[in-house]
Amino acid sequence: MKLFYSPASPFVRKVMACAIARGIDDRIETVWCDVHASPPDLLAVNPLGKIPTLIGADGIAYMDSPLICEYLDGIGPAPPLYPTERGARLAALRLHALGHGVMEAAVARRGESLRPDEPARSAAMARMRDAIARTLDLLERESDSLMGPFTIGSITVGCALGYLDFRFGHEPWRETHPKLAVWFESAAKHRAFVETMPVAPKHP
Ligand SMILES: N[C@@H](CCC(=O)N[C@@H](CS)C(=O)NCC(=O)O)C(=O)O
Repeated sequence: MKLFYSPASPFVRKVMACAIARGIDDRIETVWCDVHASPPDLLAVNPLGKIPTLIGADGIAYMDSPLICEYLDGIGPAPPLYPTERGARLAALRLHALGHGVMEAAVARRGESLRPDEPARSAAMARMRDAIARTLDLLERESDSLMGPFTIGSITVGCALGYLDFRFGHEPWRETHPKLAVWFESAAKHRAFVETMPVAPKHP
């Protein structure tokens, strides 16, 4: 399998963390790409021009991290990260939606922060910041749902928190979310997180 990636993307990190958690990361060749340069080899397989994009073992290009993670979950003998029992599955997918939403808001906020300052930009950035803060509050209240073996939900929340540390490290969240902080400190020791720490690319 071949993964188009950037080491700064939290969506890519989620995919690689899932692959590591399931013990299939050695089957994935990573190809660094700068999406902002619209690389032809990426556009040839994913017209959206986004990463992560995975060429699966079946030769099909899978795009969008939820789809890629679900595809990877069907490979290899490890326990699934997407639970099969309905209640557990919905709980994991709900956590995933929350973590994924934090990633989307944080990536968008980071993008806005690189644009020239103007009132509309400040308002948009404030809305994203507030959405992230409210979601962390909810995750703090529901931190019990993160406990236990990794699921697609807990891995995504971990990657979202890691991205906040990476891009917004000057905005501390641990003091106000102590249960989330304790969970993250423990989860971050897993190889799935240790080996996928974000790295700033050469472009902004
Ligand atoms: N919903 C997508 C989001 C992926 C995404 O936005 N990736 C960013 C990098 S972090 C990207 O490729 N941006 C390039 C662009 O939007 O043109 C996923 O979950 O994979």
